[in-house]
Amino acid sequence: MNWFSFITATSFMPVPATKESGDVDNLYIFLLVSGLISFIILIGGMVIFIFKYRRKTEDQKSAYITHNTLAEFLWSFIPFVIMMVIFAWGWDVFHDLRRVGEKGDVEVHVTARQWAWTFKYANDIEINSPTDKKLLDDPDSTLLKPEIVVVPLGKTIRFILTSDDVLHSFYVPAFRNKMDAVPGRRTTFTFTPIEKGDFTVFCTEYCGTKHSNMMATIRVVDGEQFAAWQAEKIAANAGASNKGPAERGEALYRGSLGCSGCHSIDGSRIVGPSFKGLYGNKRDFADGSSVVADDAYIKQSILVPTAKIVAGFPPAMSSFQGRIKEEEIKDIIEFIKTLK
Ligand code: HEC
Ligand SMILES: [Cu+2]
Repeated sequence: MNWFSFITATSFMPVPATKESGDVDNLYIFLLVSGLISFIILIGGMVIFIFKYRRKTEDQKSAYITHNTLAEFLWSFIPFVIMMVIFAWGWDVFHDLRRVGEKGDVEVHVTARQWAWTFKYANDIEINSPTDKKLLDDPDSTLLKPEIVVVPLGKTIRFILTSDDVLHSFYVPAFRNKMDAVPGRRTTFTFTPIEKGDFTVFCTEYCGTKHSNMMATIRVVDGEQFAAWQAEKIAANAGASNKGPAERGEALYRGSLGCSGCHSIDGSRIVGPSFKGLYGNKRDFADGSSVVADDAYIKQSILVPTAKIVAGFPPAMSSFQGRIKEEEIKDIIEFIKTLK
């Protein structure tokens, strides 16, 4: 419950969309109001004293006051009580936001990487946030449209976060909660949605050039719609095995391996060279040598990226050895072949 919903409803604050977010708002408003009152007493008193007790004549002397026990006690004790209230209240609210051990009704493994989020549900449902908004907005693009993370209303949702590369931070303003995604560690983000709608996820740990692209959308729907969405995803997964190699390759390119974060398919430069026109064309390397891009070259680029560094690019790609299967490399090559 939010006591001051009129403030959030009419202000710059997004709607508090989870059970926990109203508590955060109440504490925040208490801080704001108590801060404002202290400000008025302190600065107002100072201004009044400046005028009231200013030196009016050249030879005026001020009274000599050493101390005043009552005043000193009050200006120490009242702030102390306010601070302790903030401490206890903050502890209580923060404790709710950091329910580490609690199991969720829905558990989702979230992996952050430069510069996208992957959400893995049970039943092999995988959602990838868009990495290149420009491409996704292009109506002629063959890419899948941005996928949305769907969760049911009123249930406890637990996101288990980790990172594939650097530090990222998972932040949903409407949920009033934020949690770091740390490589090699699991952190949790637990919430209970109470409002239907679409809510934006931001990365709030500066993580490289496309940091500001690291967004995703969480859609809160009722239980029935959630079940229908899950069934649809499971059916789509079952159908995916009938896809051709190039289509599978495109899904891999778009998916959790993160190729699309660094390689475009429209000729533009991101971190690495575009895949457009790669296959069958001559590549020049930093050491002056060159080669015509064929299957073997692309495979080597994926498994041992440092073997040949494309001229004009940093050696920023890490090896996918052990993270990608032989058939998956073949599918990616088939996909790259289609990008003339
Ligand atoms: C962190 C950014 C990054 C990611 C992620 C990444 N790459 Fe790269 N890639 C690069 C950079 C930078 C180069 C150029 C330097 C070099 O040759 O190593 C490159 C080069 C390549 C080349 C050679 C390109 C050419 O023009 O000759 C291929 C092929 C390639 N990457 C494939 C992939 C595939 C497939 C994936 C996903 C499985 C991937 N990369 C993921 C950064 C990345
Ligand atoms: Cu990030």
